[in-house]
Amino acid sequence: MNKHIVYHIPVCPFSQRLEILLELRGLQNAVEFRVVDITKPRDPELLRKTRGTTALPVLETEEGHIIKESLVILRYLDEVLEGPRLRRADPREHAIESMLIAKEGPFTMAGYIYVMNQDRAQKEAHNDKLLSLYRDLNDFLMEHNPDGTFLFEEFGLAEAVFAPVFKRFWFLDYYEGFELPVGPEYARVKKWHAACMAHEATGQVNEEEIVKLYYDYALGAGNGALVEGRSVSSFAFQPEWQSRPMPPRDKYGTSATDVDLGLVDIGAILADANSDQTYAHPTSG
Ligand SMILES: N[C@@H](CCC(=O)N[C@@H](CS)C(=O)NCC(=O)O)C(=O)O
Repeated sequence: MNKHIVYHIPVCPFSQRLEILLELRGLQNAVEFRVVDITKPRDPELLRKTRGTTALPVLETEEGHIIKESLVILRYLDEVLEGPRLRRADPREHAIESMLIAKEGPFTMAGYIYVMNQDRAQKEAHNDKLLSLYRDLNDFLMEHNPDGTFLFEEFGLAEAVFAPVFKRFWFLDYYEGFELPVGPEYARVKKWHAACMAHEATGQVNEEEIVKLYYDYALGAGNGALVEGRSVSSFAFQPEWQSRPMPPRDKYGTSATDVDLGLVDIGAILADANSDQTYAHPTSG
């Protein structure tokens, strides 16, 4: 039997939602993940399947149908995979989790616009905007489950949607010094946030990885685009992020080079230059 195939960009928050679902179900092998390198031109065959759109993840079902949008794929897999559903069974409770999920788009957008902002004078406004959205989440959780940790008793559909975004927002902690203030307007969402971050099903990425890979986002270049003066994206798979140094925190003041970021191996460049010389003068010994 054919398997579901998910075309994805590793470390993408939208595809992490699907990985969380599979982890919770213990069905990591129910889907074949096929990696797409966004720093390279897209495979024409995949473009044909998606009818020209490039956003990932994309699910190709066992029958060969294409499903786009992570929230749609998440709900689809939740329904078709065996095991207990992540979504609330009760229609009213499902409506409540769906209302929370509906807040995901503006929330995610606010964090990405903030990290990509290049105008120091706008920093405060971006910070205020994100804080207002956190207060809104706080208020929602206070309304529906004031004394709990998650939206309901346990980690569910809304948590699978938000946890990957919370993890990406490590880039705000690092590059913008973002912190949730102390106080009742944030206490409930802080508790939720901490529980999502710590949940065992959400460990697909870590802070160091996010900070290193998203350096170019902090310089305003998203989705594998190249920053001026650089030849390798911080989103490149090679060299592996583990081998690279931490990027500079000051995104407004400095723009690190490929070498500073450990994206090119200076030893290999020198060896290459030497072998070029040998090639240019083959008889020179
Ligand atoms: N609303 C979409 C967003 C997907 C999205 O923006 N994916 C990014 C990767 S994190 C992407 O594919 N970027 C490359 C592109 O759009 O060509 C979803 O939830 O699936």
